[in-house]
Amino acid sequence: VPSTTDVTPAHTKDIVGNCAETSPLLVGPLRVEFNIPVEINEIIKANPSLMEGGRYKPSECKALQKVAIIIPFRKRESHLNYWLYYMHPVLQRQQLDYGVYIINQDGSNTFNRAKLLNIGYMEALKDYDYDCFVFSDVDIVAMDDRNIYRCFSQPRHISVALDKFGFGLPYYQYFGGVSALSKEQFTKINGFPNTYWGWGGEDDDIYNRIASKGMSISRPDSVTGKCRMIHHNRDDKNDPNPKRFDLIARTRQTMNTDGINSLSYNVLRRENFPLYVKITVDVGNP
Ligand code: UDH
Repeated sequence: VPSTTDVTPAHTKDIVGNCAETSPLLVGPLRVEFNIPVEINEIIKANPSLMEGGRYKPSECKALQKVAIIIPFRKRESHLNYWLYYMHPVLQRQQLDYGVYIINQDGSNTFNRAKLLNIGYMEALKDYDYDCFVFSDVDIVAMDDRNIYRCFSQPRHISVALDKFGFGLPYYQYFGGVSALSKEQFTKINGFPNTYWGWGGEDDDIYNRIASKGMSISRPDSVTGKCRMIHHNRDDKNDPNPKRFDLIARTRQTMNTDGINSLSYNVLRRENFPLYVKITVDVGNP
């Protein structure tokens, strides 16, 4: 007996199934160069399926993961344009349900990459029920779209073959550049440290957190994992942190009290642009 309450004709019902484990849209190796500046309006035109705030959801199938891409940022406009130009098309071909969050450190105090990443995690969750978080430096672009920006059963290191390290890992425990943690993995390690001011060490601290919780690192092979980094000089207010070695040696003692459970910050602005959400924050002082 047909239902009398359901008046939706069968052919208009939403019947999209789950996306395939491997997207059929992938093309493999990509040409990535940073010699010609890219203009934001060109990128907007080239990505008509994006929704405001740099959100995307495949229409052809139900994405397997909801991914927030978190980028720590201060005064790197030209790098951001390259990142958007190259990565938005890749992420769409990967059939991800994703959003891009630029976490912009306000002011001119010492930079704090890991704290910005923690803030990105908290702020993205206010928007949507993300289940995966990709943490990416603004100056790193994947050279192969088979390097999927999603989460795996173990924390994922994505930028495993950077050009600046001769397309390999500088050392086995290296977890810098681009990485991905599920909500569960991130929670298990109490997020990232808030106490690394200036350059260096926070990625090793994150590695220590992961290892101390009995997890391992998942990685693509060194061909799929090739990435290019934009050459730049050291930024102002991001000098190497002389305390980093002492801090890394004590991760196991500090990680339960320094992390997402001790995070404090002030959001100054939240702006929705066509290609990303920009959240400007006061992270405080060392
Ligand atoms: N970042 C900014 N603004 C800053 C500092 C850092 O946006 O002022 C972000 C950005 O996403 C960057 C990431 O933090 O990709 C990591 O910082 P970094 O690029 O300074 O670190 P990296 O190890 O370079 O890539 C260190 C300086 C190398 C100078 C070498 C000169 N030959």
